[in-house]
Amino acid sequence: LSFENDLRTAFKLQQFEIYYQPIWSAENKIICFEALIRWKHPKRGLLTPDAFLNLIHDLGLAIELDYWVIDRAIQQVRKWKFINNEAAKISINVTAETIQNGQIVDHIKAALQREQIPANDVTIEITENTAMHNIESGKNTLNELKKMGIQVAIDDFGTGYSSLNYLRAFPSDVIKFDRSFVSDLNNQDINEEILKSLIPLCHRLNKKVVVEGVENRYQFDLLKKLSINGFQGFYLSYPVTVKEANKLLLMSK
Ligand code: G
Ligand code: G
Ligand code: MN
Ligand code: NA
Repeated sequence: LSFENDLRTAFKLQQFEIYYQPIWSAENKIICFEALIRWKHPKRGLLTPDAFLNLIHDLGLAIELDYWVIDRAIQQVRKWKFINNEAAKISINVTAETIQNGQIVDHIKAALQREQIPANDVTIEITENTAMHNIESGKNTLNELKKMGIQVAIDDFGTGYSSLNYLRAFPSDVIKFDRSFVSDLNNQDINEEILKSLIPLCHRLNKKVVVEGVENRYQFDLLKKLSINGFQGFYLSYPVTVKEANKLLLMSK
């Protein structure tokens, strides 16, 4: 119960912080950052979302948190423009509730206007699972975002039970293959064959491909041969603070 109270006051006490994990091109340039929420708990230290996102939902704070991240992350993009304009782009995770609540479109519009950031610099990530449970309401919102010029990414792709259906039924610009495809590359050739088949399919459907969970050189070298647009994972960079992200942006110029 005290954890619950802590979470209720976390906004007011400014205990949330966004970490940023780069997404890299095959040429080792940063093409974008993914915003990842962390909670600096006064006693428990830095908490990752699996420790508190469920409770955030139960407390009815999910939309508030997503809006907070959207505002902060878009503000950060404006600052990054001065360091490395080319790489100053952001990918933001949002939950089902936020997609169902139609106001996300106006909320992002306002943030972009305030910071004078083109819509094209922003990607909204929804998990395949979220997409599945919100086909109708989700489709409308995503189409509106796309009309504005926002990119839509399907996160954790390949984990649902009818993944191929989303390629067809769901408006998206980017497919982020789930890290399970990458983690088993070493010992299961089947993942390589699946990637080799699905990546050209994504390109034929005009979608960019990102792989996540790249954890070692072996995986990165293998994946670089597969026409992948973006690479993400601990081998390339952990999620980092703004200060460290600034350094990476300078180095990546
Ligand atoms: O940062 P980490 O890899 O621990 O994230 C775990 C999960 O939490 C991921 O599935 C990610 O999509 C989700 N997540 C991270 N940051 C945010 C956020 O700002 N908003 C929402 N809704 N989910 C997030
Ligand atoms: O589901 P989503 O892609 O939004 O999840 C992002 C989460 O994945 C973050 O919490 C981040 O810490 C984690 N992550 C990022 N890169 C790697 C990686 O190479 N390996 C593993 N195991 N997790 C990663
Ligand atoms: Mn994500
Ligand atoms: Na993912």
